[in-house]
Parts: sequence; structure tokens; C-alpha cells
Amino acid sequence: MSELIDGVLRGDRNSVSKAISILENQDSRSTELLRAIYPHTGRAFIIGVTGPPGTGKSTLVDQIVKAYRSRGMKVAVLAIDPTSPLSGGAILGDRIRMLEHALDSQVYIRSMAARGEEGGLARAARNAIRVLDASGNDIVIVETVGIGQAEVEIVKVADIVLVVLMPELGDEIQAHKAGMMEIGDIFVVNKADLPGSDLVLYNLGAVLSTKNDENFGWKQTALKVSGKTGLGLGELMNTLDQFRSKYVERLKESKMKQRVSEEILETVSQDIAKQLTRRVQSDPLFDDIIKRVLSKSLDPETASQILIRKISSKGALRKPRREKQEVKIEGDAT
Ligand SMILES: Nc1nc2c(ncn2[C@@H]2O[C@H](COP(=O)(O)OP(=O)(O)O)[C@@H](O)[C@H]2O)c(=O)[nH]1
Ligand SMILES: [Mg+2]
Repeated sequence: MSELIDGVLRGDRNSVSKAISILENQDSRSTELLRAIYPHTGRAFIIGVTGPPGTGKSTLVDQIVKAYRSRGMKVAVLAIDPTSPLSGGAILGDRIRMLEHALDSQVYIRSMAARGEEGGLARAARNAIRVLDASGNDIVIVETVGIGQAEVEIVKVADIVLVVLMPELGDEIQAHKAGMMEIGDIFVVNKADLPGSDLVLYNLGAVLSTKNDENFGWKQTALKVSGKTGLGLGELMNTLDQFRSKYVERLKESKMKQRVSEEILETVSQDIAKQLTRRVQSDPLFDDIIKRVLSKSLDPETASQILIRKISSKGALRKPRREKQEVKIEGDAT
């Protein structure tokens, strides 16, 4: 394990990959691993990129990577597809496009599919970002497909969120617009080489001008680019620089407490739910109760309450004393 940790901190690619897998699968080594790397995190600038499918996020990410690379910075990309493991094909396409960077040892690209459990993706993403951060990346770009939950989740992990749109987005954008208008720090109208981008930009500007909620002094802004031709990329990079230099410290200070508390609560409830579900499933009463619900002599709500009462009387909801002390000792030692 200490070899793996050293590898991560040195930026060794194999160690980084392995560490992310361990944290993603939450196997028995994940707690020890996270404990070791966590103190080395907090240096990277985390850029979230979201928006409807096909707006050119991956193409744009490619350009942003190139721009940071030309400054000699170390960059990692985490591509998240929350829709389903079946859409792995789309991610594969992205990865092939990114092969150009794969030849560059300073660019690390990783894709991550949805986990079964609720909240599992945010947890895996947060921890993967930590590995990428601790391994010396200056920039970590997280690309997600903006459908439902994921676009909201990205706000929990990124320092800045780019929402990528394009001309002639139809109903799709309407459906997700409300959520996306809240989360974007920069709205990027991509495909500016195509007609219609000025209108989209104008409409966005109109919406943004009616909002006066500032994110710790940062006013949401919109600009147009073309990931294909590189048009507007300089302005986008300047805006990213401006955000980073002026706002990111203040943002981190004010947001961190809230984020940490959210993360701990989410993790606690996920882990408790997992433990208790296992207990219930292995309880001899469980089978009997299922039969009774099937025969209508018991309803599912009452059945749940009976099971909760049963496992809490067995002490499953209480933490044994001994374990409590161990945790405390570990905490004191670090
Ligand atoms: N005309 C034009 N096409 C683009 C531009 N950026 C991306 N595309 C194309 O749009 C399609 C979707 O791009 P992709 O980056 O995979 O979008 P994503 O699903 O948001 O990641 C691809 O066929 C790209 O070649 C652009 O700036 N202009
Ligand atoms: Mg993509």
C-alpha cells in the first residue's frame, strides 16, 4: 500500500489508475488510501464542464487541455457518464479523440461510469479528483453529460462550472434550462462557426442580466467559442484565469465547510444504509416477512417497521464502544 501511495504522490500513472479504481470500488483499502492522500489535496484547479449531449464538450475540453499544456501545466480529465454503463461507447469515442493527448505523459484521461448506488457517482468522482489532485495535476477537468442529476452533482466537486451550449438546441435545452442556468459560472456557446450562436448568446445575456445573484463576487457570464476552429478560446482561457486568480480562494473558503459537511452526511447515510440493508437481508425474519406481505397478512410499511425494530434491538444502530475508541485514537495520531 505504501508503494501505491508513494506512486500516487509521485504522479506515477499506473499508481494513479489503480488508486482511482480502489476508491471507485470502495474496497477494503480505500479508507487507508484516502487517509494518506487527503492531506496532499487542495492545490489543483477543478473545472467542471457540463451541458446537453453533442454540444461539443469533449472537443472543447480537448482545446482547453491543449491551452494549459502549452503553458507547461499538468492536466487530468475525468469523463463521467452517469446515464448508464451501456453508453460506454460514447465515452470510448471521446477517449479515442483524446488519444492525441494520451501520447503526452502530462495528460491523464480517465472515464467513469455510473455506479449502482445512489450518490455513488459523486463519491467516486470526489475521490478520483483527490487522487488526480494529490498526484500533482495543476488542472483537473471533469466532463459530465448534463442530464438530470449529474449536472447538479458537478457543482459539488468543481471550483468553476462551464455549461456548454450550442446554436439550435431544441426542446432538450428547454427541459434542462432551469437547472443549468443555476449552476453555470461561465456559459459557453460552442460551435460559433455555425450560424445562430449570436442569437443564443444574446438570449443568454438577457436571462443572465435579470439575475443578480452573485457567486461570491463572480457574476455569471456568457461567451462564444468554437471548439473546432479555436475561435474565442483565448477569451475563455482569460475568463478562467480571471476566475481562478480573483475568486477561487474566496470561493473555497466559503464553500468548503458546506461541502465537507454535505459529503460526510452523504457518506454516513450511504454506509449506514448499506450495512443495515445487509443485516436485514441476512435476518432469518426477512424471508418470513416477505411471505406474510405476499399473503397480505402484513403490509410493506409495517413490515419495514418490524425489521427496523428488530435490527435496532440487536444493537445494529448503535456503535460498539470499542470501535469508537479506536477511531478516536487513529484521529489523534494523525
Ligand atoms: N461545427 C462545429 N462542430 C463541432 C464543434 N465542436 C464540436 N463539434 C462537433 O459536435 C459533435 C459533438 O462533439 P462532442 O465534443 O463529442 O460533444 P459532447 O457530447 O458535448 O462531448 C462532434 O461531431 C464534433 O465534431 C464546433 O465548434 N463546431
Ligand atoms: Mg463528450
